[in-house]
Amino acid sequence: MADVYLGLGSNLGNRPAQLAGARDAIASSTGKIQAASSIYDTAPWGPIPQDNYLNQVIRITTALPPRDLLKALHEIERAAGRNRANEVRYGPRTLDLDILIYGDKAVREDGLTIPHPRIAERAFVLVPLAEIAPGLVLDGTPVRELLGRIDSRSVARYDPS
Ligand code: A4P
Ligand code: MG
Repeated sequence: MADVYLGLGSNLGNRPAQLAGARDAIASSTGKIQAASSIYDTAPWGPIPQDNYLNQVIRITTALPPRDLLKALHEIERAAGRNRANEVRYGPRTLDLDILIYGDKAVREDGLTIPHPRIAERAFVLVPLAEIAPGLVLDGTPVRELLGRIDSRSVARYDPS
């Protein structure tokens, strides 16, 4: 069994419902959810103008090896109506599931890089990750310290009311 951190994101459709559906599907098809951050409303990162995202980070335990886990996550994205053939890189999506960290494994394969290569530059990942795993060390640096290096003002706790 491995401890795995997953990043969840949605900026199309009913965003909180997409995240809730993703958590249910992840729990039933990949492994038990051991911890979940708050949900955050986040300004879009990257070159594409688009609506705000909701983002969350969860920790699961899974028996699936990294490739099988990625496949299962893509299946869940598809079931949420995501069609990769119609989208642009970094563009809007109903549901995006990223493998952030997989135990202490490093994977560098075609189509799969773990740890996810852009964690340290993304407030929408670091804020929720620091909430549930501040002391987790990534490339020699604890997550709470990585968070201190970036501007995280574009990330706010989501208030559904
Ligand atoms: N892939 C490689 N490594 C991984 C990994 N560790 N986990 C491959 C998941 N997938 C991985 O993914 C494209 C391919 O990356 C997958 O098929 C898989 O084989 P993708 O989800 O289409 O993402 P991408 O656009 O290529 O890159 P990336 O870095 O995952 O970008 P995002 O984050 O998915 O971009 N702003 C805010 N505030 N919040 C967001 O969630 N998301 C995006 C979308 C842009 N701006 C955002 C957010
Ligand atoms: Mg992604």
